[in-house]
Amino acid sequence: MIRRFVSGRPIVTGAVVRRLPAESMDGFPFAHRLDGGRFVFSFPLEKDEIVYGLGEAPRGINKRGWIYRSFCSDDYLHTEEKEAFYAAHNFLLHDGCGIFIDFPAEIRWDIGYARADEAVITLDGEDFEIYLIFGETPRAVVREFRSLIGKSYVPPFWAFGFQQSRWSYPDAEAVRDIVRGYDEAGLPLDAVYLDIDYMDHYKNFTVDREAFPDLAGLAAEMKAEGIHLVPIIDAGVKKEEGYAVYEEGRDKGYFCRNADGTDFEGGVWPGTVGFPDFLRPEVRAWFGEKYRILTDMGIDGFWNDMNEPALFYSAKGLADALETASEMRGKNLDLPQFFALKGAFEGLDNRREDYASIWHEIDGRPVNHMRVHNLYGASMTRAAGEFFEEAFGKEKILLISRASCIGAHRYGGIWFGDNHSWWQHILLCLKMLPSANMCGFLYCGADLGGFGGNTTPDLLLRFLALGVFTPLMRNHSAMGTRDQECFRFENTADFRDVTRVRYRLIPYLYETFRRAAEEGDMMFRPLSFDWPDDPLARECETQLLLGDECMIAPVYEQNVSGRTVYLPEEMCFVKLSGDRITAKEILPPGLHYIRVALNEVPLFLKKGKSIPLCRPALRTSRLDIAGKEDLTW
Ligand code: MIG
Repeated sequence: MIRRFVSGRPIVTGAVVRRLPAESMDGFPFAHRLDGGRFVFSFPLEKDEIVYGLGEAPRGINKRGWIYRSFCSDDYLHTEEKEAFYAAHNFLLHDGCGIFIDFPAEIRWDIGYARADEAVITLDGEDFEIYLIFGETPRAVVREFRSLIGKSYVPPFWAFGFQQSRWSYPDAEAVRDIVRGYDEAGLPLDAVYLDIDYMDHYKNFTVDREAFPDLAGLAAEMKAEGIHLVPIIDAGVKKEEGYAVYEEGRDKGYFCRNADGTDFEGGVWPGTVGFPDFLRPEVRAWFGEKYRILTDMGIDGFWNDMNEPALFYSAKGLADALETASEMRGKNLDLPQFFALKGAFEGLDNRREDYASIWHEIDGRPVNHMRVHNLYGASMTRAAGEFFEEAFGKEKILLISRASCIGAHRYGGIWFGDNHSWWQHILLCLKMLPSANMCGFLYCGADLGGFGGNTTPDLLLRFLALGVFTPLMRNHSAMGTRDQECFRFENTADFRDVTRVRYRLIPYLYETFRRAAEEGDMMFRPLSFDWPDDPLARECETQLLLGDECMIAPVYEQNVSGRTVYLPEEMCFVKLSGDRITAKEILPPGLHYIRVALNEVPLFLKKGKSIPLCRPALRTSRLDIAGKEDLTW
């Protein structure tokens, strides 16, 4: 059962696919008030109650005890004190009731932060829709919610293979080297990503002719070997005379504007850019069609980046900072002046006042960016996704995005952005999986091995042993960091053992994924979903249920030989390594310390369940799906 409450004149976000009768806010069951243009509502939290949701967001599976912010943010330090990541997934689930706030401006979620026994949710505006979703169990609430927002994106089958990325592989030869490195080491691989340097001066839909003289040729050569190339597309379009995409966008008036109607100019990788106003259907159609330039070259996968949108500076912000600097030139600066000078440049990126100076157009009327901020990246995904589906049909093109809001889950997947090569980020990824799944994002995963900073082989292996299960299994790392491809380390055999397990599991993972997409279910669930009355299951933040058959529990600390696992019921503990099953043991309910070597992937089968394993191969296209054997209890 779903109730729909409407306040004012909400912006149509396209998040919802079912039309339901609207109720007025008079009947809204939670305490609420208007507070200077903001809508605030609150509800009590019982002592042991769990609050789930918010998708890609900081902290735990249970969101209690912290403040979160729905405001898509380009912030590459995913530390605990953060309130927002790249996404705005406005779905919360507590006490048999789901709350979906269909509202694209900022929302502040105080989930027992100011007061432990109260949730206070503040919407930065008065025009919104709130859906209350009821069900017998949390899982039933999620299914009901998902029927409201429509079916999740399903990528092509090869997107379940192992993918390798780096910022950036500089040229065609480097790409060949990566594939060769994987092949020679006997490590499976299905895709290589191209980061921003494949472009000519970071211009979307162009190719650097020196580095990649024949991208179509390279794509064909790769495809013949079963490898897919996945180039990046950024949100901003470089301002440059003679660059067709820019000129067209400008001449058609397709870029976001300043208050005076001129084009808003921001600074990102290419220098000054225009931001396509993806909220307009005609702009989406125009930008979507541009992907054809690359699909015509045989490209069938993309990642959309910088679409929060990330802003290094605005034209005005930079001018102001330079002005401050020139005023201070030659002066003897006291400390406050010095910090003002430093701050003038440090504070230039992703400034609220810059966002507030951006204007969109909806149905011919100007709408300020702050009212629709969280729709921007999602609309870029939609532009690409709509084009792909129209031009090629469903499930043909891989698409992942950095920024997202609910609704975009129908058009593409997500990666969890710029994590670090930190042990704690293994668990951060694990915790976001069920939360993202609730919100419809099934095709997702983190940068395995960590994006920022230098990885170590043991960290990468443990990260991979979780990534073996995530639909998106991609190793990616930042510019300036140590080489992170699996074949770079001396214990190549360990990497072979772990990544081959993925390929053994692909038939199972793919089926589980498809079923979740079809039935509006989650692929990963918190243990508390299945054992709501078991205190230890309820508070488990380091293990997940996968489908209806198994449980996963990755090792997440350095220099340890294993971890403690909680079994709410008797389960079959299995260790997979390469083509082998290195352990299979029935364990009674309770706490266990399990030992897991760096080359092993632990898995727990539920009683009476079995999962198919196939023979591993170096490509998904070479998997012998028919030749499956069952791993049974
Ligand atoms: O400002 O394209 O999250 O995956 O490698 C950094 C360069 C821009 C951020 C993405 C990351 C990508 C990087 N990008």
